[in-house]
Amino acid sequence: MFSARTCSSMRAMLGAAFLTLTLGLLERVVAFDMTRNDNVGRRRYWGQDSANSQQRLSYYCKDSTVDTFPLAFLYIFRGTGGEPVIDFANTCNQWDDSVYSGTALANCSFLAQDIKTCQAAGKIITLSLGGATGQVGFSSDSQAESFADQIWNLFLGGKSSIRPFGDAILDGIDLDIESGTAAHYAAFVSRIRSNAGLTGLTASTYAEARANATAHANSTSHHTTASKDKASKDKDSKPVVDVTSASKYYYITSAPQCPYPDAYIGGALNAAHFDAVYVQFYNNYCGLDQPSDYNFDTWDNWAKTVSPNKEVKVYIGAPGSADAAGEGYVGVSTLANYVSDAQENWSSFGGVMLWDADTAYTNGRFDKGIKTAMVTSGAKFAPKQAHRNETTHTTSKNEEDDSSEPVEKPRAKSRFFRL
Ligand SMILES: *[C@@H]1O[C@H](CO)[C@@H](O)[C@H](O)[C@H]1NC(C)=O
Ligand SMILES: *[C@@H]1O[C@H](CO)[C@@H](O)[C@H](O)[C@H]1NC(C)=O
Ligand SMILES: *[C@@H]1O[C@H](CO)[C@@H](O)[C@H](O)[C@H]1NC(C)=O
Ligand SMILES: *[C@@H]1O[C@H](CO)[C@@H](O)[C@H](O)[C@H]1NC(C)=O
Ligand SMILES: CC(=O)N[C@H]1CO[C@H](CO)[C@@H](O)[C@@H]1O
Repeated sequence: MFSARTCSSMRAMLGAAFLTLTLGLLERVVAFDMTRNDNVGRRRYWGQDSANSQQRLSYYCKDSTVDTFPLAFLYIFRGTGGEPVIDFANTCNQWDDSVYSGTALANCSFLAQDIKTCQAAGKIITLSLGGATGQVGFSSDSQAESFADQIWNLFLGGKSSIRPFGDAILDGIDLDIESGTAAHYAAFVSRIRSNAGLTGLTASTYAEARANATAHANSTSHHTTASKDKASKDKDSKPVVDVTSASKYYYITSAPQCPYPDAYIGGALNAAHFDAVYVQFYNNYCGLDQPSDYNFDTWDNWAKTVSPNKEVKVYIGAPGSADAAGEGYVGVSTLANYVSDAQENWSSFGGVMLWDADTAYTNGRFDKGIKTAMVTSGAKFAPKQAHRNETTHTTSKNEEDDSSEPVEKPRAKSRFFRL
């Protein structure tokens, strides 16, 4: 079914865009601690079929190595009838699928089940806006805010008579802006987060507040003799941050080029809340093939001193195969050195992003190779982690797997190795 849906001209056009996989940190739901520097998860762009063998989304979600899938791309902001246009190459596009009347927006509600299957498996599914051929941009903050409302209603927690992915609710937005004008993206991001009830919240404060709310609800609803002591004690731990208007955490990420600051999204990165940046260390002078100009330190400094979200994570973006980028491809062992270096030196390091899923898969499972390497370097740095002051972890202790077992160590460990 999916392999028959091809459109080679579109694929050629968008294939030059970007699609990634990350060994990173964006873990779904509340078991999420952005304060750690040892999260190793993984993210992979899906949608662009760069090696002509893209499988349906749920196929990739069976693999435990992948944490996040940005669906790539929504590449026209204002198309026919004022609706945006999405194109996931062979799987969902305006030529092979039906479109909503008077628009060029494909109705790909058949993806709803795949998205929900992936989410149920703990994956984060976001929508990536832009790409190398994007027709994108805003002329004012108010236009950016209206567009944010539109995106919120079409794909996230809002409501609309047209929902391209049916009743599936995506987990956030990725901005891969490589064309148009740079202005007003901060207004877009802030509006998405305000619609989500997340203004002022980081992923870890959200998780903590959610855990507090759960604990509070439990302590006020259970009045057995056995739990009385606990209940009265918990009365004091009322939620401080109110998350009742936030049904879940929505992630905002971006994929800037490594030259700092990024020409298109740099302004927004300095002004709005982002959860992670997937820096493209390829096709640039500062790429992985140019060790003397490689500039992760600059991005680490941005994360710590400039980004409004001091918990923002920086990923090493790398090509998944020699064909996936014009320049910048390095083999697994070289990339593994970059990774262990980053784990050792930069607390903002979040993981590795590979462009793209399809090429990484067909390049001898490059993604698995990196996973293995990260487990190895993770083990090398594990003793350091054990020495970290436990007090830094207690604030983000997750009530959901709180129960009665002393889970601090096992959790830290399993998260560390969770690729
Ligand atoms: C979208 O497609 C689904 C599945 O084919 C169909 O049931 C639904 O009515 C369509 N929605 C609209 C608004 O056309
Ligand atoms: C709160 O109650 C729910 C449902 O009864 C339960 O699943 C959850 O584990 C409890 N959480 C805490 C922190 O006690
Ligand atoms: C969670 O509860 C603790 C104890 O009452 C409180 O100190 C903390 O600020 C709360 N955190 C959030 C994010 O609400
Ligand atoms: C660890 O926490 C204790 C208690 O809060 C504090 O006294 C100590 O300075 C901390 N150590 C480090 C290395 O941060
Ligand atoms: C790239 C980088 O800064 N690497 C350094 C990481 O930390 C180790 C230990 O201090 C240094 O030897 C590396 O040069």
